[in-house]
Amino acid sequence: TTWKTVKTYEDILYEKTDGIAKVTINRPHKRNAFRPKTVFELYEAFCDAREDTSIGVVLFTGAGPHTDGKYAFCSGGDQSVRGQAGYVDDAGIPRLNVLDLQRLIRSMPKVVIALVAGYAIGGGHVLHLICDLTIAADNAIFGQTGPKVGSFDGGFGASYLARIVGQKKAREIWFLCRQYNAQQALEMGLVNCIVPVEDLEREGIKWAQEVLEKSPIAIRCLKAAFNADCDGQAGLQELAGNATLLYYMTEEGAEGKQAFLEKRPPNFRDFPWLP
Ligand code: 2NE
Repeated sequence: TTWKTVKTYEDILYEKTDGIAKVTINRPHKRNAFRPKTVFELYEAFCDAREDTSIGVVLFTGAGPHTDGKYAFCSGGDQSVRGQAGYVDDAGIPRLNVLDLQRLIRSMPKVVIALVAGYAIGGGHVLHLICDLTIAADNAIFGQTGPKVGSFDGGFGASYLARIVGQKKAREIWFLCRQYNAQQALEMGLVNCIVPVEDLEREGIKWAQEVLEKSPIAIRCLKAAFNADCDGQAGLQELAGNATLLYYMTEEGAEGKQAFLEKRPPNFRDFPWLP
């Protein structure tokens, strides 16, 4: 696979190849912890992937191994820039902008696959959690740390985790802050499969190519449908947005617009009231 760099960033790598975008957190010296800048860059890259009609799948991963030989997907918020009210950016403004990124990844009508080698910890664990699929390397380690380091994610980090692994297990993960290996994660339904670390990207591309053979509209409606079950009115908005998109693509929908533009009454008489 030949990856083409889309744009050069400070904290991330953003590349594309046929139908696939790859977003890589590139701070291996910090186990790929994110600071506000990292998140703004990630947000921009994911927005670009969302807008690009040739892209159907995004692979989301972490750069590594670090010089000490250790891998990380992401170790959460960068604790060294954590101030009194969030993670402090260059202008001194405290932020929790990773929550915006979570919503974007979740709602974008493309399939986002997390490729996890090494640590997916804290807010980094939540980032893999909210991806559509997760492929784990055999060295992957999962866990939340919030109650240990004075933080918590009571949003998707709690409720969506419980949807995936069940209430008891989710409470265990948050209340005890243990680390879990790839096999344990697979048994909990937290990841889709485990591969040797050297095969991680290859496997991600294979899954992406299988998705890319499928119908884009079917996939986008299914993603919105899965979200609608958990996301309340925001989830229904996404699902309904797809219904509106499909309606605009019909002659019936177009007649309403056409009539308005032609300043005449709409004629819906020829369209059937299907059973
Ligand atoms: C990830 C983990 C378990 C790895 O342990 P180990 O022993 O392999 O590495 P080490 O030595 O801890 O880390 C290597 C270097 O990366 C830095 C460390 O400080 C260290 O730097 P040096 O001493 O070499 O200079 N590093 C690692 N994680 C960092 C981080 N998150 N922020 C800043 N520097 C970090 C181990 O490193 C670990 O437990 N890391 C912290 C995990 C954590 O608690 N993350 C924050 C959770 S809260 C959060 O993410 C959050 C939220 O709860 C709600 C909303 C938004 C975010």
